Order: sequence, then structure tokens, then C-alpha cells
Amino acid sequence: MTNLGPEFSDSYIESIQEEYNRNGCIKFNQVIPTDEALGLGIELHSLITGKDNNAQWDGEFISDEERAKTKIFDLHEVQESSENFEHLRHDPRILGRLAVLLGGPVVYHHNKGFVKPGAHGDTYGGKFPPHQDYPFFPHYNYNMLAAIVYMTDITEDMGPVKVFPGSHHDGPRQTAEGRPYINPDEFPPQDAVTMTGKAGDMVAFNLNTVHMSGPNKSLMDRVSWLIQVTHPDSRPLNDHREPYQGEILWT
Ligand SMILES: O=C(O)CCC(=O)C(=O)O
Ligand SMILES: [Fe+2]
Repeated sequence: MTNLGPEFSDSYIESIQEEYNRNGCIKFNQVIPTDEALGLGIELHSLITGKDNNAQWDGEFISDEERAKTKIFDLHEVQESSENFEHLRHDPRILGRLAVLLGGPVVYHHNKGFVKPGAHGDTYGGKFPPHQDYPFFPHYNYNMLAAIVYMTDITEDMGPVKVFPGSHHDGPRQTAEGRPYINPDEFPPQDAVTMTGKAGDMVAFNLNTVHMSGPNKSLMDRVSWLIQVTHPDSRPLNDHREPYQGEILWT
């Protein structure tokens, strides 16, 4: 594996692998210094809000009334619009950690930026129901993960990601009828760990780790960037392909 830097002692590597394998998720603080992350966040916010793409999921997990009031915006393959995000996609501070979690080379799948807007009048940032990422892009042996880099501070009232530790161990789960998500009654938010954090922190979780996020009722927009990667042995199990999927980001 490419040299990871002095902070990656053998015992540190072992401890993060153990935590990730046990919980199916792990948080790294200050992977990127706060000032740098906030700067990227300003750029990402303007790219995403400029496109106005509604990223709220279909389904009965919210009422029609709530749906009418809530919004989430996203932008796929942010590097197509920004040199800074092309660099971030290859950033050793991110990829070195992801290589440790995957236990080998890092293969690219896709990335997306999110803005979960804060409250304006009676509209606010929407939520994601509990789900595994597996139904969206099933992969052999499940050695695939999502890493979310925080581009603003994300407090409890800003709709942070919530993860259910250990929920990856039983593999892919039954989804709600005709939906990619799990019936919300099966994973109540009070059983989850809430991943609040500072700009520059990163949360990583396995393809089968159940996760969700609540509404953003704060006055601040929540900005984040998600990169999805796999180990080379974890091959796609269906015909779904992302435009830049397969690029080796780290060996
Ligand atoms: O950013 C979030 O709140 C979760 C996003 C997510 O889970 C997804 O896009 O699959
Ligand atoms: Fe997800």
C-alpha cells in the first residue's frame, strides 16, 4: 500500500480497521483543516444551488405536506464543474484512510455534493429514510463504502447522518415494498449514532450499514460531499454503471 504517512502506525491502522469492521462505520476528525473545508463548501454550495436539482427521494416515508415543505439539492460528479473537487477525488488525506478501511486499493464509483438547506419561512432541509446503499449499486462481497466529508459544521439540528452500528453484519436487508429504503419503523432514529461534526471531518460507512438523516431545521445550510469507492475484488452485481466508475484512485 502507498506510504500513508507517519500518523498511520501499525497499531493505529489495526484499531481503525477493527472499529470499522465491528460497527460498519467510523468517523475521522479533521481529515481536512476546517478553513480549507469551509472554502470548498462555499464553492460546492454555489455549484449545487446553481443547478437546483431536487434530490429528495420518492416514497411514503414523508407525508405530502412535509414533502411540499422540504428540499434537498445534489450534484453528481462535482469534479466535472470544479478543478478543486478533481483534486479532492484524488486527495491522499481521504484515500489513505479509505484504503485502510477497504484493506487494499481504492476503486472509484461516484461522488455527489449535497446541500440540505436550513429553514427559510416554512421550508427546510429534508430527510433521508433508513437505508443501505446496497440496493442502489449491489456489489459482490460488500467491500464498498461511502465517505462523507463535511464542508460546513454539522450540528444536531442540521440533519446530520445517523448510522446504526453493526447493522451491516447481516448483509442486504428487506426493503419497503417497491422502495430502496427500509421501513422506518424497523430503524427508529433513537437507536442510531448521530454523526455531528466540524467542517473537515469525514464519516465512512459500509455498503450494508443502515443510515438515515433527519430534517435541517436550523438556520444554516448543511453542505457535504460524498465519495463512494470499492475494493477491486468487490465487483458490481448488476448492469448499473456510473460514468467514471472503475478508476483506480489509490494503490
Ligand atoms: O447525506 C445524507 O444525509 C445521506 C445521503 C445518503 O445516504 C445517500 O445519498 O445514499
Ligand atoms: Fe445512503
